Amino acid sequence: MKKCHVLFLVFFCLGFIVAGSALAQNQAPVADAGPDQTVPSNVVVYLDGSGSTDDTTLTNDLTYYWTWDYYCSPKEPCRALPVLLPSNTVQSPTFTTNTGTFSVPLLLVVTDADGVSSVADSCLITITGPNANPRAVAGPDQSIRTGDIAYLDGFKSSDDNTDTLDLIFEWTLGKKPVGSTAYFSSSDPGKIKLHTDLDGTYAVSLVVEDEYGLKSRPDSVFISTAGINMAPTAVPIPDNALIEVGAQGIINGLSSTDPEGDKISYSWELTPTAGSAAVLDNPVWPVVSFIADIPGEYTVTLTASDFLGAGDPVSTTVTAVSAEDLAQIVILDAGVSLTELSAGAVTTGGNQNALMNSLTQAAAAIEDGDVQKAITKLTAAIERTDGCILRGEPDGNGHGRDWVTNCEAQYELYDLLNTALEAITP
Ligand SMILES: [Ca+2]
Ligand SMILES: [Ca+2]
Ligand SMILES: [Ca+2]
Ligand SMILES: [Ca+2]
Repeated sequence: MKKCHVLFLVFFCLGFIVAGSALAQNQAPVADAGPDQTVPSNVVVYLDGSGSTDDTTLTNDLTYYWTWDYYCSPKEPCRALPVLLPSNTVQSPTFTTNTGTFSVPLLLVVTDADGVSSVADSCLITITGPNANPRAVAGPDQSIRTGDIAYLDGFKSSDDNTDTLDLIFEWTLGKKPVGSTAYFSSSDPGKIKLHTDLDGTYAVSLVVEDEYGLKSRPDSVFISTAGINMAPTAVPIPDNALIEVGAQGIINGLSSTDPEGDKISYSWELTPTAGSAAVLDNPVWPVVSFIADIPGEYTVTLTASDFLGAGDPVSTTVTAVSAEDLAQIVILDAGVSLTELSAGAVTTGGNQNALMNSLTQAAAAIEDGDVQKAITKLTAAIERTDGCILRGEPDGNGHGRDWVTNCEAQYELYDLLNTALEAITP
C-alpha cells in the first residue's frame, strides 16, 4: 500500500514535468510597436514592428496585426483614422496623417507560426495639425574687404517641428561680380564661408527644409566688397632735403598709413641726377638710403602696398650740393626766418639787425674762401639763439645773451646755423 503511493507520486510528478516541458517549448511572442511619434498633418508616418521577437519564429516570419485603439461612443465622436498601407498586417506599414489634431494609440499584436499571439504593444501617434514651413534666416548683410571670407550662419533658422540642427540647409550663390569665381566652403551645412575675389556685391540665398520635406522661402544676404579696402598712402620723409655731396640721403617711409591698418610693404625707386652712380641700399625696406656722389637733384619715389596691391607712388627730392653751397643756402634760409620774426620774438630790433649782419658776413666769408672768419661769425650768431636747446630757456642778461627770445624760433635758427657750421668746419 505504501509502495503503491510512492509509485503513484512518481508517475504523478513525472506527468507534471513532461507537461511543463511541452509548454516551455513554445512561448508567446513579444510585440514591439516602435516609439511614440508626434507628427504634423499630411505627412507620411513610418511604423516599425521589427523589434518584435519570439522564441520559435523568426521576427520576419511572425504575423503582424496593427489596429487603432479607438472606439467612438456617444462621448467620443467617430473619426476617420488613417488607413495603414500596404495593409495593417505587415511588419512596418506606413500611413499618411490626416488633418486635425489628436492622440490615438496604435496597437500591435504578433502571432508566431504555432498560432500563439503576443500581448498587444502600443505606440502613441500624436497629430499636431498642419506642418508649418520652416523659416530661413541667412543673417545680416555684410561689408568685407575684397578677397576676404564672409562667414554665413544659418542657425537662426527655425521650424515648428524640426529642430534647427536637423534642418537641411541649401545655400545658393546668386548674383556676383562679373568674372568672379567666388566659392563656398563648409564643414557644417548650417555655417558656410564665401570666399570672395572681386570688388562688388555677392547675393547668397538660403533655403531650409524640415524633416517632412517642407521648404522655407529663400532668405537672402548681401555681401559687399566694393571700395571697402583702400590702398595705403605713401609718405616719404623728409619732404625735400638738402644734403652735402658725398653724404648719405636717408628717406623714411614709416609714416605711410593704410586706412584699414593692413600691413604695408614698401617699394622704392631712385632717379639720380645725370651722371650719378647712386643706388638705393635696399629698395624694399621701410627706410632707404643712398650716397649722393655728385651735386644735383635725386628723386626718390615710394610705393606703399597692402595685401591687395599698390597705392599711388609719392616722390621726394634730395638735392646734393657742395659743403660751401650747403652752408650758404642754409644761412640764407636762416636769414629769411630771422627777418620774419616778430618784435616779440627778439630782444630789440637793433639786436635782430646785428644778428642779421653776422649771417651776412658769414655767407660773404664763405664766398671769399675765408673759412675761419665764417666759423667765427656763425659761432657768434649761434650764441644768440642757443639757450632753449642747451639750457631749456632763452639765455638772459650777460655774456651770450640770446637775441632771439622765442624757443620755436631758436630751434629753427640753431639747427640751420649748426648745419652750416658743420658743413664748413674742416
Ligand atoms: Ca513562440
Ligand atoms: Ca515644419
Ligand atoms: Ca588697405
Ligand atoms: Ca646764448
